[in-house]
Amino acid sequence: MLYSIKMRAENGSRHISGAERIVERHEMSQAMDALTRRGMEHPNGPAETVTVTVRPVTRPLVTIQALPVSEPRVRNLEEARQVLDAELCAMGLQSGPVLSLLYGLREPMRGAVLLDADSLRRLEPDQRRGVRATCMDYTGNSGAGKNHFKEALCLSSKVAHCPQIIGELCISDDPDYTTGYFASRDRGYVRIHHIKKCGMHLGGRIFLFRGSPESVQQCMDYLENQPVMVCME
Ligand code: WAQ
Ligand code: MG
Repeated sequence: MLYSIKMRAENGSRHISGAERIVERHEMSQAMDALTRRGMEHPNGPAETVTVTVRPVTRPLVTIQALPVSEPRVRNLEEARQVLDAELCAMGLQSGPVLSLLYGLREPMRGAVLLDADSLRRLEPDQRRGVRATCMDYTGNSGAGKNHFKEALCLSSKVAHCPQIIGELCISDDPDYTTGYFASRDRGYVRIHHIKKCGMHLGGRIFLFRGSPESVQQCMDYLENQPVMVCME
């Protein structure tokens, strides 16, 4: 039997940090301990409440390989935007409006924008919350501390595996973390340094959707509920 463990740390209504694991019964107490510590010791300051939720995993776990990683040479924000622009144009998408949306998000979101890649309509039912990709873990995860890169590779691998998602863009909301990425099944995980100015607390994610209107629900259900283990070896 597998368990999904989710942690979120908050100050009042302000979200501070969150993390999750998928573990076997005998790993549960250690994983809960590590996640609780992580919630309490966030660099953004101490949390008022840390909530840890444990649920049995009832759907069959899907195991997938992590996306291959590439790292183009990028020396500044302008070059980072050129890389993003080239990736979007290579997919035949309108790069301008997509990048304006990514860089123009003014309110911190918990989840991602679910964007119809062709009509550029936003599909997420709650635009303030966005769509969340959850219920995933990766091999070799110790649960201690935040590993931006591995957690992002895990999430993007799960997301890229969704048939209706043709690409993803990501900028961290951690002020000092200026590396982001573009990811897709075809191109893998393209790590992009200097994707934002240091000190900016706004980040964001866009999941690029292509599919029938009926498959939106299916896609969100996969992103939120399908348990996925990502192999990183
Ligand atoms: N599902 C969907 N969107 C999410 C999720 C999620 N589980 N978690 C965060 N987001 C959205 C949300 O809008 C955040 O504001 C934004 O993504 C950034 O989240 O190779 O740290 O957790 O070194 O700040 C990239 C690593 C790190 C690059 C990304 O994202 C590398 C990061 P953060
Ligand atoms: Mg963050």
